[in-house]
Amino acid sequence: MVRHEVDGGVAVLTLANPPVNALGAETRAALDAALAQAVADESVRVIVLAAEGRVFVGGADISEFGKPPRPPSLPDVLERLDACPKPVVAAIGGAALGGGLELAMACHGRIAAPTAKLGLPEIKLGIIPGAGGTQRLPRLIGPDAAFPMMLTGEPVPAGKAAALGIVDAVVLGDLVAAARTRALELADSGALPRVRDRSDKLTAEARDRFEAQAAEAVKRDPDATNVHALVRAVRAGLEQDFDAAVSVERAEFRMLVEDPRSKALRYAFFAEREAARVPGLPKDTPRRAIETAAVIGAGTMGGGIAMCFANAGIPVTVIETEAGALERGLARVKDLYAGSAKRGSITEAQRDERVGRITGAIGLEHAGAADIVIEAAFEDMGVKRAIFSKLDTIAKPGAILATNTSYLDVNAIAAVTGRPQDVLGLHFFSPANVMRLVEVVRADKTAPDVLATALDLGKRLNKLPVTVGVCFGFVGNRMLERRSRAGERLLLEGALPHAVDAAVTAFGFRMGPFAMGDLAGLDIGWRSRKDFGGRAPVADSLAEMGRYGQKTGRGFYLYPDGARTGTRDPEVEALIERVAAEHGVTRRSFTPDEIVARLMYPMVNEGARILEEGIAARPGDIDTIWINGYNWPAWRGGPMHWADTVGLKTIAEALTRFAAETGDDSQEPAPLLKKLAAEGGSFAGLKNA
Ligand code: T1G
Repeated sequence: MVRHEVDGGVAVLTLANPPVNALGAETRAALDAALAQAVADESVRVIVLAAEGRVFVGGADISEFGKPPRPPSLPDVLERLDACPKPVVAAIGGAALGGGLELAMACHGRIAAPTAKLGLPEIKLGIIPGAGGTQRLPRLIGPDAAFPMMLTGEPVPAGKAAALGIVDAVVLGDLVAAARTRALELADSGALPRVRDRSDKLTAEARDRFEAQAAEAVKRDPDATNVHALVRAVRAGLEQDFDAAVSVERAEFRMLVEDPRSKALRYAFFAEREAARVPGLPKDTPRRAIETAAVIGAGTMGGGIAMCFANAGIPVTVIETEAGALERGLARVKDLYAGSAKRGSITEAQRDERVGRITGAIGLEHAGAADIVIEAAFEDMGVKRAIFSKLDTIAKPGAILATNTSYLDVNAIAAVTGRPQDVLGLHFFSPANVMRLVEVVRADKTAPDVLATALDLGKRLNKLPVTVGVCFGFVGNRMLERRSRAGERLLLEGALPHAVDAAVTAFGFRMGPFAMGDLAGLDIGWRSRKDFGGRAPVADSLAEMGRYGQKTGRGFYLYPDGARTGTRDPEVEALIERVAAEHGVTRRSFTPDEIVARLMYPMVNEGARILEEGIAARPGDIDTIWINGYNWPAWRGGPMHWADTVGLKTIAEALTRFAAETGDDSQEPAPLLKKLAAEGGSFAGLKNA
């Protein structure tokens, strides 16, 4: 766990707990013992703290939270550093996050490699730094720089860390040697500069700026218990002595670790990583080389997908059938890059490099050399089968042929080729260059190496690939359809659009289903229902009236003068009442809780069916999809985790009631849900389904 080498009066302690040197109990104990040994060793003048691998320390071991604590705690180890009579300098070669940065800040000096990044991401796990971070970081860089860093949880690159004063220097080349030199300088000067002893950055102006930031933060997110706790911890450090303030931080941290929000966020952290593991797909499955790509279709999705490849350094050819569409598509991509460069999120050089990686062409024959071809054409089975039939004669042997369809049968698409083993779905989410999630749709004949290659490619494109099976809508859209159907039913039964949307945003979504429909365009669902059957009486009536939503200035809501936020429309509410009467539905009022239950329980039920059918390998995959593709509030852990917190018995009983109330027997609890409810079980208790 910790290598200990002494040479020339310098003890180099190297953390070696792959993959991220997380500070689990064994590592803490080994580090504590190594520090004690180095302090007791009279031949040792100074100590360097280094780490193996590309991460310095990825933080405390998140998997230990909620379990009985095992000493020494991280604060115990940091107290040993505080008491250390010999200079200790941290050599930070990679990410120093959470407890990793707290460890480094308890040293007397910090040297970083240019590739290092440093941050306190605890807020993203629903907690706050719990080992002095809320006290040492303000002392290093001021409370008004420290608080925003802890509030966003975003790390800073080494250069910025040096400019702020988090690290003493950024050095190329031998990091440990530079740390040794720094430590010996400190020893020669007799200095033992402890961060906890500094107060020069705790100026009255910095405090005022912090208080303003804090007021803004709690106003923006009044229900975020950890934001309030962070404010109290930082403020304690400005009003009390170091040890007293650290006790405040520790008490707040301990409370938050038990908070359901934090438990959900920690669950989501691990669920996201587990999604990368596909049951039955060995880690050593061979991969195909992906050096070039082709995208069929220069529409919004095609352009966004092409940008993902260009951003990852992979040359990509965008193919259209006619020049106008191609030019418009490429122009849109160029505008998006120009906007990013203008905002400073990429440099102008990056903009030009990325634009340079995208080539336009007319005709499928230009896909012949690509290692992967992604079809992002019109969402119509006939169009897609025609394209894949041609691609089969054009694409080179071994090329991966992917369709970006959002709900069509990938098996039927693969069947028109002579190489179904090379075919799968890559369902990107719009806007493809922004949304992380990609549903990787494994068709019946998709070869293991094709799936493994696609999953690796997803990570290379900085996406979050989750493997799903073939069915209508795969996982995300199949569950979304249930929520949409329930929403329509609620309108007929008496809940108006603004009440439904308000209940859903109060639940934690950024937008409610009807505002979302107006944003996406009511004509899309309307056309799809015409193709595939299904009725949404209110949405279809609106679409038939040409009320497509924001793009026509009217949908469920009114958008006067291009407003982005809709206002209630009495016409729509009268229409709803008319349609309800036509369907003979008696109307009543609904509480927000009833609205949430009516919308979300059927989604959970569909998730249970998805697990029964093996369309998703585990509940965590479904949660990862909904958090990263549909903005399910991460602090609720995803629909299946949330269902466990509600109680599956409660949900099963409610669904039986809904089936009776609505006459829709597809609301009856799925067999898996019924079984778990009867056993007092949970989705979390399921092994890989
Ligand atoms: N604890 C336990 N396991 C961790 C971990 C951690 N902190 N970080 C990563 N892992 C596992 C991860 O589950 C995966 O496991 C493997 O390591 C590789 O992770 C006291 C209380 C460090 C930037 O929030 O951001 O410190 O799937 O795929 O892409 O105040 O991991 O291989 O079995 O993400 O190279 C604060 C979380 C903790 C940082 C590396 N720290 N980690 O990214 O690898 S709370 C964090 C990351 C804390 C203190 C508080 C990233 C990474 P498996 P990976 P990566």
